[in-house]
Amino acid sequence: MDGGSSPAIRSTCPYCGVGCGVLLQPDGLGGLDVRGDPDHPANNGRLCSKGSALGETVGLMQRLLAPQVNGADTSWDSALDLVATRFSDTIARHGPDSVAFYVSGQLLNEDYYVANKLMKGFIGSANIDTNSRLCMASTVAGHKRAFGTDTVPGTYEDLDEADLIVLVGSNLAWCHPVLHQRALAARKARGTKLIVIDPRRTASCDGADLHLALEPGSDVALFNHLFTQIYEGGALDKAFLAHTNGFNDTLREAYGSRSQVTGLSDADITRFCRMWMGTERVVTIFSQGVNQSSSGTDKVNAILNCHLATGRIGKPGCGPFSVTGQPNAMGGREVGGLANMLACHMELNNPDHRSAVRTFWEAATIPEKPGLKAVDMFRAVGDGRIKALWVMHTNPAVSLPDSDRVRQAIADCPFTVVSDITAATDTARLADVLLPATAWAEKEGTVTNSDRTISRQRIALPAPGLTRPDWAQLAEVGRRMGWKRQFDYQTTSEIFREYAALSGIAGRFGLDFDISAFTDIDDPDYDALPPTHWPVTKNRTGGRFFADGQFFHRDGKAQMIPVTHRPPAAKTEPRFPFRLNTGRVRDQWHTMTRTGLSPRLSAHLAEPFLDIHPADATRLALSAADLVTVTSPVGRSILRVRITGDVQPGQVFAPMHWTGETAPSARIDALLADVTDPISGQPETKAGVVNVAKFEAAWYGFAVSRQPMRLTSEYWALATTNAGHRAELAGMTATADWETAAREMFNLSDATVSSITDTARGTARIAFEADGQLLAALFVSPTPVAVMRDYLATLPGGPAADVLIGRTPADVPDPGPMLCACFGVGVNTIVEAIETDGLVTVEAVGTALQAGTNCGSCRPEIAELLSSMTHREAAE
Ligand SMILES: Nc1nc2c(c(=O)[nH]1)N[C@H]1C(S)=C(S)[C@@H](COP(=O)(O)OP(=O)(O)OC[C@H]3O[C@@H](n4cnc5c(=O)[nH]c(N)nc54)[C@H](O)[C@@H]3O)O[C@H]1N2
Ligand SMILES: Nc1nc2c(c(=O)[nH]1)N[C@H]1C(S)=C(S)[C@@H](COP(=O)(O)OP(=O)(O)OC[C@H]3O[C@@H](n4cnc5c(=O)[nH]c(N)nc54)[C@H](O)[C@@H]3O)O[C@H]1N2
Ligand code: SF4
Ligand SMILES: [Mo]
Repeated sequence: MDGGSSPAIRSTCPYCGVGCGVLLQPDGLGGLDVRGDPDHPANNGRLCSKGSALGETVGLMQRLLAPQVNGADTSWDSALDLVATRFSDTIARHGPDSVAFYVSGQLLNEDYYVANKLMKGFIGSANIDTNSRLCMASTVAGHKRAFGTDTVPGTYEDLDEADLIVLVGSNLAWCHPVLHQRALAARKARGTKLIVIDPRRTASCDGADLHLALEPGSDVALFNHLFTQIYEGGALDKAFLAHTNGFNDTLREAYGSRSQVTGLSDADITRFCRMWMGTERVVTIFSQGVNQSSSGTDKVNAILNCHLATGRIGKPGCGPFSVTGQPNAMGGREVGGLANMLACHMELNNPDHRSAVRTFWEAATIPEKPGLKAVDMFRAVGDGRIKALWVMHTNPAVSLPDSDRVRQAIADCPFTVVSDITAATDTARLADVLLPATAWAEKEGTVTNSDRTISRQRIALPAPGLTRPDWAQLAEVGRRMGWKRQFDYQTTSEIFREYAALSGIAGRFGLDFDISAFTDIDDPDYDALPPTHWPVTKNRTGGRFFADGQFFHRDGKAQMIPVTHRPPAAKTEPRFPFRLNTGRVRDQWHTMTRTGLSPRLSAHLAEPFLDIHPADATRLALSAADLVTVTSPVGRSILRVRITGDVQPGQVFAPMHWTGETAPSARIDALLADVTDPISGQPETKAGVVNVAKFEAAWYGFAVSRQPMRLTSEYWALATTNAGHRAELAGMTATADWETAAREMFNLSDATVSSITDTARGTARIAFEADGQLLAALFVSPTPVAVMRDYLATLPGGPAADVLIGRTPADVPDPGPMLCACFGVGVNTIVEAIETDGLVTVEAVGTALQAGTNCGSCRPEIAELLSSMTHREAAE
């Protein structure tokens, strides 16, 4: 293929729910050039750091290229026969509820549709659930209680047209960066105000007018207070109230909440209420700080109640806005990927819906009772009720709470199938059968983003090895289990047409999700499908919902829900005095199977960490870069501390991304109990309880290597670099012979070594080379190793000289930790430029160094650096 001249292929980013359009240009060597699509309505050409680095993640290094049974490569026929036989046998012996599918909000609509049809229509169980249970379930439940359906009322244009944007439990700057940039653009264009409600100070607080660092889990109390103020302050929309039920009960309950539990000052609460009530065009964006809570559904309804009471819903520039996490979290909700839904927003517990779907699918029966939700599903795997499990496009051994137990449950399951693009995941390592999936850019279909836009993912690269798309794997198994006609799909377009036709039935039941205008879409039109907001019917395309006061409950009205504040389920106590909050970092995606391959993305935060307040650190005698042991009622981790005022005293924060592959003692879900919201079943992964104590390591190490390393110490964390790999290490027992240990670790039995060892001090610096080229180096010390890491990480593969000094040569400045992933600009370089050139704005830094001028994801951090330096100068 000739890269430069063929037109770019339009597709959609496989990461977050913003759903940015991308232009893909294959380089003819297996690589891809990725740019933002200026014509896609979600991003108008913008991309964040993750989207910009997509080209670095399409290599075949870690790919699973052939089916495997018990670790040995095999043919598709034998693998699929085995899967079909084992599922059929298990069902025959123990009934349909003895099997389960655990799928993902990253599947395409077409994959998801086939998975749901196979389980609910033909296997005859509703035991299909998805990682969206860990993500969007509380929002789904909240929407359904309030609106009668799971409908997102607004569109992204509302962000451009709002005068106030409130982020509740959302770190938009890092998790939906392109939407955050849209909010900042609105701020510039029309002075849109920004409020952040988050116990933690995040990058999203940069440029915010108000940050409310509320007590974890107290959102219901805050929004209940707002509700009473709306009533008292005359902000009620009385005409709109006629379209709602439940106002009086909701108000009574709202008065029962004490706003003091939020821990916020009266002045801040008053300011928040005034700004919210006084601004007609207010968008309340909410995400995992709301959903991942044992009162998640109530939090959602507390927010929706305020929008309903003011009639601020479905109109330009206003409304509640749940931003979806995964690229197709929304689509999964539409196809019925959750265990308690049917398909196309139809209900499992509605006999009319069941019968219509059964007829349409030509299925024998549709289960009447909901299937097991994610946490319960893995409990059932653990206690032997589920005997055959198929995990597709998700990594539950890492991402579910109480993950050590989940890991054990999967290991003990009599038959586990895992479909993934790599065998190097914690879950894939436990599989009996591994099925190789074609990955993003090699496969095609559709995804639905946060604002109901259906976009195409398209093929730009050939499917490598024996990989097959997820939908094709499912259809093959369906046929082999005996439903040849019903799973006779050859293309994703056939599946899409069937899905569209089924949605027409939903539409006839008066439901919102109706894309029946696509029922007869031909292949060329499906191939060319532009991004389209649903609904898509003969009479209507896209638009907002609910401004007309028409809702989906039987009487056409919305329901306000009386909600009461409940604190997080786990209580802090003397043994576990800290509240553990968890979440995401800017440049990693979930369990890092893709972003972890990119040196650029791995440079931003190369190691897992625990943020802790300076006062707590002092009390525990912790210094910067110490390691700590974090213990909870269910597990234990070892993490590097970052001492920072961004978290409140008594609270700690850790990222969710690291795994058995990248930092086995830092798997954060091992610390979280599997408590769930009683309505949505969503786990409370933002509010664990833990103890923190210094990890008394006998030695600390830092290693760089061209080739993969074998790491075995009590603590290690691995990251990809341009030159190979880097690792942080620590252990409880030091050795007298670091050279032998290093040879083993780097698998370099014969390489030439140079070393500086100080046995009395317990330090060692060891480098291996061949033909003058550096292969690997290890730095050991009894205290955290102080070397210039980002510089050393560039050296393997280059000249071996001088590496043992551990720092840049005197005439070369140390760029410091990477801040701008796109242009590779380090913190020290930026600080230096700010100081010497007197730069005062993010723009000026961009002009001087390019930093922040491509994707813009690091702009909040540059602003933070500028602000901290200005404050420092002011204080001096
Ligand atoms: N870089 C990156 N981006 C991503 C992802 C990724 O892995 N990496 N994943 C995608 C996915 S699937 C998802 S679901 C989204 C998640 O996107 P977000 O929800 O924005 O991300 P999180 O970091 O999980 O959590 C958001 C915030 O909730 C706060 N929080 C914790 N407890 C409370 C509370 O009680 N109340 C309030 N108000 N806030 C609280 C946390 O401090 C945190 O800052 O991100 C998507 N985008
Ligand atoms: N403590 C804590 N835990 C959390 C969260 C949190 O905030 N805190 N957030 C939760 C949320 S919101 C989410 S969404 C989950 C996410 O958690 P997971 O879904 O478990 O994480 P991913 O790394 O996205 O897993 C996707 C898997 O699919 C594989 N894959 C990639 N492409 C393909 C493909 O085309 N086909 C197939 N079959 N496989 C593919 C990847 O290699 C990877 O193994 O984590 C949840 N867990
Ligand atoms: S904001 Fe970033 S990760 Fe999300 S869809 Fe856009 S480019 Fe992808
Ligand atoms: Mo998510």
